Amino acid sequence: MLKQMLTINNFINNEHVPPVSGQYFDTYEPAKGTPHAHIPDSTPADVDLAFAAASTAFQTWSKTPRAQRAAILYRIADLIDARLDEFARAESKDQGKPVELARTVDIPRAASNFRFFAGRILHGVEESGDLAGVGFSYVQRMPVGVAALISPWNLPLYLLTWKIAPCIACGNTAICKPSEFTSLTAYMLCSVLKEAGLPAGVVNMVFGTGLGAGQALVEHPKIPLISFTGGTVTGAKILTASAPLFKKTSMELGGKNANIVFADCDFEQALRTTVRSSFANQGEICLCGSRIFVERPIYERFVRGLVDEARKLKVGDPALKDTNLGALVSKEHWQKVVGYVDLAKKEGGTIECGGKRPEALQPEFENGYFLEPTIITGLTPQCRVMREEIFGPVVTIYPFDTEEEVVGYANDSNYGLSCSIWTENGRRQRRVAGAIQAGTVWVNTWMARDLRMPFGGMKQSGLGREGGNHSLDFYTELKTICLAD
Ligand code: TXE
Repeated sequence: MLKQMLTINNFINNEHVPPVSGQYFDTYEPAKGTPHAHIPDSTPADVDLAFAAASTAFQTWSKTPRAQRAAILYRIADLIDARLDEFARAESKDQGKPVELARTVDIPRAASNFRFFAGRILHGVEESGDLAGVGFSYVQRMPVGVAALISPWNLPLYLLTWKIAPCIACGNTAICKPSEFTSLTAYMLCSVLKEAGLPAGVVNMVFGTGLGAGQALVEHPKIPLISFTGGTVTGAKILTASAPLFKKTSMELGGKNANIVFADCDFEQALRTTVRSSFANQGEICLCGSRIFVERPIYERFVRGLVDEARKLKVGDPALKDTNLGALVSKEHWQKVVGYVDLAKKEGGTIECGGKRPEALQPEFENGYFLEPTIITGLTPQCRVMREEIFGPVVTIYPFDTEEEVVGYANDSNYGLSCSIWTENGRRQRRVAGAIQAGTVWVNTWMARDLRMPFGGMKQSGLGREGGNHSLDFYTELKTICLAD
């Protein structure tokens, strides 16, 4: 008997409601290539319903004492922790990532996002001071209003909650538009928000496509705030559409990050971490180090070592605990990534390993969007494969001889999101990290996220920073009040 597919509905005023149009589309399970849920194909009419709920809720939520807001955010975090395995299985099924990655990274980080900002709003102090001869000035930090939170498909719950938590902690209300490829954990979050006692209308979810629901949010004249994570091309469209309305926008976009390995590095640690920074989440992390530069004395050894380690990675059923790589998020994305492997061959590259579907997949996964971890050598930094974001399990390796040369390669990019540097030389660590044009630089590590610090990209990797007080500055308006004596 055919299993009844889940039908996801929008979440407005703490209730699930069907799209006004009654139209749905299917979302697919990447590992099997089969539909697993119906998603609302929301339109501006649904965004209007969500806005009515969010703007009404804003009147009260924006005046709710911070300690009460924090208590609800802490409860949300606890409820996510309590449903860790359920959320992890759902994220893995919906996005294609290994369940173990969802269980150890994605879902715990979603809970941390709420916990972090709950604490952050409890101890804020604002600027103030005497204005000689006049009186006294002080700063009032005010909520902004209804925020549009638009999130991508690579780390669905992790990145959506990175927006929701500070947004509502600061007293705003939100309309969320998760990616149409991965709506499941956002849908599950709705019941957590309600159970935690979040008042109706504070967080609303409108599911659907970028052009259907996303664009309506961006163009809505009474939504003053947009936080977006996604591709650079889409980011440019959103900025173009929102500029005439002078909306506050925070854009976390694509990356093509350098991973610089000097000959004096801790070789085993650099190699082990490079396997993760190259292929974790099937390479579908904007922070992955897809351009690997290795100092010539250890270049051959490093290439061989990384190829050997890549070949040991288990590609397959994301529901199995020992799977290292699951499936890419969609058929179209798989075709895009494989297209870059074909391009690499045309550009003169050598495919050292991978570049194709795994052979021995179980029959139920034969239509899944799997791709073996792929390592390419022999290209030059001017090649498209070394300049364009691929967003899959595909890395290039290139030798260098001097510090100046490799910093030049790393910075010769339209992107500037992150960079890893491997060297045991302290002065070189500071010199090279200081010269890199990227929003985050890791030295002898990767993906160590410090929620207190600014996070975001330079150049076409984004606009603005979120994290710590930078999130509070984005999700509030500052007003200076001057009182005469
Ligand atoms: O992202 P999109 P996609 C990169 C990666 C990927 C490329 C495109 O290279 O191949 O971006 O991925 C919504 N107005 N990253 O297509 O299109 C859309 O529905 C308003 C890097 O998934 O940017 C989704 O919810 N909203 C990135 C969200 O925007 C619109 C992570 C992201 O979709 C819209 C993901 C519009 N006109 C992809 N068009 C990272 N930095 O981590 C789309 N959307």
